[in-house]
Amino acid sequence: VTVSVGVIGTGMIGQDHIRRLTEVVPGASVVAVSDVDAARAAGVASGIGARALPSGHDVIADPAVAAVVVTSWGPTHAEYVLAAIAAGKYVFCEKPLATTAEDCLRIVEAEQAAGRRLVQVGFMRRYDAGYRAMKQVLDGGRLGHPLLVHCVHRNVTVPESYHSDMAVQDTAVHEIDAIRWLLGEEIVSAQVLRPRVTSRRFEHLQDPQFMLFETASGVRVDLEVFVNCQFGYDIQCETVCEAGTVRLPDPADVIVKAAGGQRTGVLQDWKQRFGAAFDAEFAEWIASVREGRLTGPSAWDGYAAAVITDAATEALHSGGVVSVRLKDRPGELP
Ligand code: NAD
Ligand code: ISE
Repeated sequence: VTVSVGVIGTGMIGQDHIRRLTEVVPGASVVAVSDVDAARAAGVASGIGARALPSGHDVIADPAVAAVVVTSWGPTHAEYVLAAIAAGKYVFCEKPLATTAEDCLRIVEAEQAAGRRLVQVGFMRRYDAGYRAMKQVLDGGRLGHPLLVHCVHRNVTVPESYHSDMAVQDTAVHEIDAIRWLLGEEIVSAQVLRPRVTSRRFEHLQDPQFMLFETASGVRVDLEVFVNCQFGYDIQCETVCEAGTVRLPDPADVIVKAAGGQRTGVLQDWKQRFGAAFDAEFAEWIASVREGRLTGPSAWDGYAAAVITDAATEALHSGGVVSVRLKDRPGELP
């Protein structure tokens, strides 16, 4: 059975996910789209033979839509996810689940009241082959307990609209989810140090930032976020355990030796680096929707990420160590 999908938000990642659902993922078809930029939605819809509807709520209410993808701006996510839950429809929401922890909690509670899992959050690193191999090694247990994790998240550059808080909320949020998932435990505190800033930045931006997290069992995590590094999109992660270490591989590339030197390319953006992970994320989401049993990052994961990013944002401004206070986790939904 083909899953009929409605997409709310046909901007950059919305269009990429529509292409993926149309050309890459088996068993899915995009039947309706919407965007506040109606012309953009109409253009995207005509390219794939879908209908452009006036609002996101029309997409959710459309009887032909079985599952909803939310790829609009972050502040609009909560409204659409809550409406999809109220309509009893599966909803895949790009990160963030909502821009406040309170809204994330409302979503967790609404899904609990609905009595079944409907929400998945777009934390695609869980679908990256390297992260999955790392988790397999850690879960296998032969390296003993994890003790430290060293992470790096570098972007070539960011637009002027990117401000210091976004290093936590937009960028570090990926490591925050990956760490919780890799280690299978919660982050309990956050601290953000402000190194010397790069001169190739905007006045308003603290870049780089050096973040420190602690987990419930005492694992210490350091994360360099450097979003104007100039040279490439560079994601690193190494976990140090009692009897060995496990590190993400760099994406495969040829090594060219010439003129007395040797060169390997560095990827330039997240679309390239995580393209295969996005494909796997949507293939598994569609398969789980068909089976009626979601398996990916949950509303609780979206809520936890929001609380931790709030703590890290407070830490960025205060300079202190800020504790993470999560509500009690509700039981697993079917
Ligand atoms: P974008 O600005 O390119 O696209 C967002 C689109 O949403 C725009 O076309 C805008 O007109 C539309 N929109 C805004 N409000 C709307 C509303 N109320 N109803 C319908 N449409 C509305 O942004 P983007 O880069 O595509 O990002 C979209 C989301 O995806 C963000 O939440 C972002 O954080 C997330 N994202 C995730 C990743 C990742 O690595 N997983 C990467 C990039 C972006
Ligand atoms: C962007 O929103 C993403 O999600 C990318 O994965 C991340 O690398 C980038 O820093 C964010 O701005």
